[in-house]
Amino acid sequence: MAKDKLKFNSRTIHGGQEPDKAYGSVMPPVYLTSTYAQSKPGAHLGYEYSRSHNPTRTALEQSLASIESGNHALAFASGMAAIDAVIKLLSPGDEVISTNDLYGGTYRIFTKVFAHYGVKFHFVPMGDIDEVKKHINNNTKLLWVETPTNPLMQVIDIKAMSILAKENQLMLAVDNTFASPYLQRPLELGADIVMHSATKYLGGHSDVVLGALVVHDSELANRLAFIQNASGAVPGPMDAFLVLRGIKTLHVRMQRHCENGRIVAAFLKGHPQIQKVYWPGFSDHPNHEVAKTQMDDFGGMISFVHKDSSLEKAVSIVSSLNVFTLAESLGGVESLAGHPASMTHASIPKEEREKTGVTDGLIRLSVGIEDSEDLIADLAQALG
Ligand code: P1T
Repeated sequence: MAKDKLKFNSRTIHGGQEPDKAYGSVMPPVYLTSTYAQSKPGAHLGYEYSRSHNPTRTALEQSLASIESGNHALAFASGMAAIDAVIKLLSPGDEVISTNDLYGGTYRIFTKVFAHYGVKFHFVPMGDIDEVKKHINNNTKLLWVETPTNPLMQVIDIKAMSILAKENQLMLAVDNTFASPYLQRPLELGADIVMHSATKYLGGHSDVVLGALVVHDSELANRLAFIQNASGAVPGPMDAFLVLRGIKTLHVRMQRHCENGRIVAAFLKGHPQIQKVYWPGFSDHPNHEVAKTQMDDFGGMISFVHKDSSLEKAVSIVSSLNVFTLAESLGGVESLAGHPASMTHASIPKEEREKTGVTDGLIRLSVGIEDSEDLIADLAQALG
């Protein structure tokens, strides 16, 4: 059976992969080389220089394309480098409509880097499609959707956005970092570009920083590959290998992240000291119906606010956790806790982040794959 016809879990292991041609090694070798011998100028075995291509990176890119149901994938040195490449498709005067709740680093590169090159960004609550429509004009080129959003877990209807994008000849890019392709595959729902911080669930072990783009369209892939090579923000072969190894267990890890996420979300919701819990699996989550339709489960990312919503209380809770580690990032096997206002979203001005709900009292959890009893006990003692 062709490997791209396999079901999802099998594709995480076999998608786009063949035993190495030289010696049949089952895992691709880590090709630690910057360059490749040529017998005469231009005569080579498919590789010239490792900024342009590297066989270990190719193996990862083929795996990424397979699990995201795309035709082409490109790996970058970080998630931010992947986002950078997408925005470099645009020209001065072009406009982007983005989710209003999104990773602080994405907000930063949009407003502090690309705004200076004449690209205009609108941050819009995309749960309301009319709000998005209001911002479309002749200069609009791209819809940037993060779903679920970081850190408030809004779920945006990718199919509805793709219909809107097609009606208006816009590109639709989806940051699929929080869901991972185990939970949702945006290209199947009509997106043009899927973006990942593979640093998170794809790598899965908090040991590598890497980014990815996956697309269907060959012309778009060529434009992005040109930017990838011209700008040069590519991952090294060891990092490509680590993410490829991570992907092979994505499905089993995600299954446990979802199980533990469900248990932790329910515990927090039932806790007398908790004011609000953000998790798309709750039937009263404002986007639960969309989440049920476009996601296969609800994931392990949860945010919450204590009844004492002060900065001091949030800091005291995250500082007294023992099994959860207080750290930036998410998606690894170990549980992490974060304080978005002072950590991952500190680059968003206070008035802007508070408008969307990223308040000083908000705490974000990346629920790992430990025994859930230990996670609950840790949260119980930290909440007091
Ligand atoms: O860190 P990097 O691999 O460059 O990816 C950036 C990025 C892009 N998109 C989303 C949704 C993200 O969450 C991130 C990185 N986020 C964190 C480090 C964090 O703790 O939220």
